[in-house]
Amino acid sequence: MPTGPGVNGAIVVTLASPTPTGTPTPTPTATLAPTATATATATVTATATQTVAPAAVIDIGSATGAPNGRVGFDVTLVTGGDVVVATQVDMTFDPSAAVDVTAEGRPDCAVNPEINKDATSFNFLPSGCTPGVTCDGVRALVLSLDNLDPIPDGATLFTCVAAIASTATIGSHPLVCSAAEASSGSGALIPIACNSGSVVVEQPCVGDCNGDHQVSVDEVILGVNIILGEAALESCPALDVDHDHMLAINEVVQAVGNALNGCPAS
Ligand SMILES: [Ca+2]
Ligand SMILES: [Ca+2]
Repeated sequence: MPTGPGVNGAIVVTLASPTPTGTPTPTPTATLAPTATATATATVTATATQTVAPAAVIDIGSATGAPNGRVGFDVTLVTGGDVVVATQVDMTFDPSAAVDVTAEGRPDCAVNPEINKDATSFNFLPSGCTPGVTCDGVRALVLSLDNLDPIPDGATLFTCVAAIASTATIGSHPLVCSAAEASSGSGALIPIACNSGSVVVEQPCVGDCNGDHQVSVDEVILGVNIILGEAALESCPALDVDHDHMLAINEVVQAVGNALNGCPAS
C-alpha cells in the first residue's frame, strides 16, 4: 500500500439545481361581491275604483245557549234609506247548532207579524235535503202577496230557533249569510249586503232552567219538586245532566252547587 503525502482531494459539493416538485397551484384571487344592488323603484299607481257598498243590510243575529238547548235569534233589516218591500237571504249553519225542525219538517222560523209579509216562507237547503240530517242551510223569502208596504228600517224580519246538540263544542258556531236580495216596490233589485251571525255555545249550567246563567233558589226547588213527582222534567231540561229524561239526586246536588258557587264560566 503506498504511503506518503497524497494528493489532497477535495470533495466538491455541487448543488444540484432544484427540480421543481409539483406544479404551483395558483392562489385564487378573491372576488368581491357586488355591493350595490339595484332597488326597483317602480311604483304602481292604483286606479281608484269606486265600489259603493250597498246601503241596505240584512243582519243575522246571534244567540247564546248551552248544549241540548234551544235558542232564538233575530234577522233584521237595515234599509239604509232604500225602500225595501221584499227580501230573501240564505243562512248556512253548523249541524251541531242548526236551525231547528218543526213537527211538519219545516225550518223553525217565523216572520215578524208586524211587517205584514204574510207570504213569507222558509225552506231547508240544499233543496231535497232531509231536515235534521242532511240540511245545512235555510232560505228565507220575506214577501207579501197583498201589499207593497216598505219594511221599516231596523225591523226584525223573522226569528228562527236554533237547536244546540248535546255534543256541540263550547264556542261560536257560525250562521253564515249569503245570497241576499231585495226588491223595491216597482220590482227593481236593490243592492243589499248581509252580515253573518252565530250561535254561541257556553258551558252548561246544571239547574239554570231559564238560561240566565244563574241558578236561583226557585230553580233548585223546582228540581226537588221534579224528583218528588210534583213537577215535570220538561219544565227544566237543564237539570237533566246526562239526558236520560230522569232526574237523579246528584243532578239536583249539582244545581245546588251552582246556586251556591255560581255557574261555571264558559
Ligand atoms: Ca236561572
Ligand atoms: Ca238525568
